[in-house]
Amino acid sequence: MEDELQIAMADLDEEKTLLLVEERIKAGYSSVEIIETCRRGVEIVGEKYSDSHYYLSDLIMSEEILKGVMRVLEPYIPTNNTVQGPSIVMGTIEGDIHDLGKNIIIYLLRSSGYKVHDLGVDVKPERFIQAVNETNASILGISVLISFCVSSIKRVVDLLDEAGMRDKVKVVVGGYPVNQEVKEFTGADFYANDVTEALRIYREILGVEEGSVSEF
Ligand code: B12
Repeated sequence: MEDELQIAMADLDEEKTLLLVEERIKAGYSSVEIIETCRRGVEIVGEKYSDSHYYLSDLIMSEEILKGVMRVLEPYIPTNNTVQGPSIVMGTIEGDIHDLGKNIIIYLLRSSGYKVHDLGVDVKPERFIQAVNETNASILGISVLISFCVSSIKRVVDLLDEAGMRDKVKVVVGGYPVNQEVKEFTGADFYANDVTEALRIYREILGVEEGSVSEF
């Protein structure tokens, strides 16, 4: 079902999007619900770009609006200042500079007290291995939005195997083009292409009960 906020986001109507976000916060919607609705709106922006109805400048505009949404939401996201759990490494794979989704997940995890090492964007497979080693991370999250970059994720998993580190770290892949097929091709343990599923996976790996990471 089409949603007013999703449509405002897809139409790149910044004023209306931010107004609706404020309204939903007041109405008691969770940050996760609001982010997910906006993500679906941005997905439509991507489809319109593919159909040549939108231009690159429109993709940039959607980035600006989504950042604005996050600025409005941040004060309402509960924070837990007690550092807990194992180290998590995250980054966007080589060749890909998309980072909005990755940054949202990192923000939510850090707000719950998890230690996340953000490697940024366009991260080479070797750098992921080095970071897992340096931080002794037990979860490696890799974001990908450009389909042809998926093969570099397989390279990360292969390198982990070669280094004898595969059993020590759970690999989670996330992003728009990710699905069961991508999970199987890359050899990752989990995949998520929305915020709800991403948090469910982290809760499962971390063994977190409802009421902790789930309280977003
Ligand atoms: C905004 C945007 C941009 C912005 C990015 C800004 C930024 N700082 O990230 C800009 C304008 C820079 C951009 C550039 C380009 N883009 Co662009 N972009 C988008 C757009 C519209 C939205 C992406 C987004 O931010 N979504 C919102 C976030 C919240 O959602 P998300 O990323 O999916 O993340 C969520 C989940 O997937 C998940 N998640 C994400 N990462 C991770 C990681 C882990 C570990 C986990 C567990 C979960 C997880 O949780 C997040 C929260 O819900 C998409 C369309 C789409 N359908 O995604 C196209 C899209 C990804 N872009 C596309 C393209 C082609 C490009 C360009 C090549 C365009 C060009 N000609 O230059 C360049 C890429 C350059 C490069 N080398 O990377 C294509 C990719 C096609 C493909 N499948 O290969 C898309 C799909 C548009 C389209 N339909 O054609 N883009």
